[in-house]
Amino acid sequence: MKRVSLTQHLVEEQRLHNTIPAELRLLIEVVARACKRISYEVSKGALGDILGSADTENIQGEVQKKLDVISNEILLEANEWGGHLAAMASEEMESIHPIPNRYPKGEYMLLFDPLDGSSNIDVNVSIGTIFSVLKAPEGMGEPTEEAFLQPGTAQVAAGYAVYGPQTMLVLTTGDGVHCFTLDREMGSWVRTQSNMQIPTSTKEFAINMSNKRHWHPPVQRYVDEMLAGKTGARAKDFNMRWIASMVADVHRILNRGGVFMYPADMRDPSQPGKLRLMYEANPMAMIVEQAGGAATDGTQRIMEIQPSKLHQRVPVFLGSKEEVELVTRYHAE
Ligand code: AHM
Ligand code: MG
Repeated sequence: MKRVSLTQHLVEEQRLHNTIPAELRLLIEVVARACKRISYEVSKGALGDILGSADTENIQGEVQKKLDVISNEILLEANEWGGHLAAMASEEMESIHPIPNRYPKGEYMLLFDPLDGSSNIDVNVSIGTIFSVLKAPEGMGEPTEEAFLQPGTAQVAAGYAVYGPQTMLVLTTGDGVHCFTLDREMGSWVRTQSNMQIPTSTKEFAINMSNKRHWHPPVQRYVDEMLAGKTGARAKDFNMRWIASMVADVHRILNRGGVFMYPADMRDPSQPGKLRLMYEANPMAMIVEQAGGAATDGTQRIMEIQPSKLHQRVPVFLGSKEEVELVTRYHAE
């Protein structure tokens, strides 16, 4: 295999498709470097005194883990000084993070979930970082929260790092989805998959079944039909997987197909699902669509939702096209 580094990949993409100007390349490389740091911290576990909770709550009132806080700091620090960003926003921070005045400002805005899959941190199961890149609106002075409220179709790049048996970075800049594996000895990201494609049909689904009694009828129907197996309406047996780390579940789906669901349910009408549009749903939707899959909130394409607030939550159905189309159709019927 010819070794292609992340840098080489980004330079070549720019030459071929003109989609990665130098400033965006710097941004992606800085994010990738930060993920390398996070991966290192994650790997220390109890030896690094990084497990457990930080005795703080984030904006959604969730108890923060030490690693949530550390990862957030790493991403902020890494991205502040380079001159490529106008502002940042994080799932772990209530309001946006403007670039301090001592540094030059750039034309991009970075959003991230610094450490996704919090419930898996302390039990040594895969977790990850998710990020999304937008352009700052023309002529924007001081960055505002409104500047971030752009639909997912406006993303210029999206990606995630998964900290599992291997640390991997999955990236799209709108020209397919590419995967890089962290070479721990060399400290570099090496491209290990190009143009990843999600199979259109699948026999595997992912949902937290413990919430079944709360689901709305279309989701009940869709999952019941899969559970009915060969003799049911779908006439095939399905397998189920739920890692409870979106990055790890999406990574499996990118590699072998499947459908991932985090639906809204009947418990609290003011909370449409658990996952956040700006930090989780949009970047994953871009990656999945770029790999030939689909992503909806049950009624419309996730990337076309006009956000109304930074920490907005949305129902998520994504993965193999046939399945996402079917469950979306059940919502319409
Ligand atoms: P987090 O950002 O607080 O870690 O929550 C998001 C995670 C996703 O990674 C995962 O798909 C989901 O929450 C799991 O939720 P549940 O614990 O309800 O199964
Ligand atoms: Mg999180």
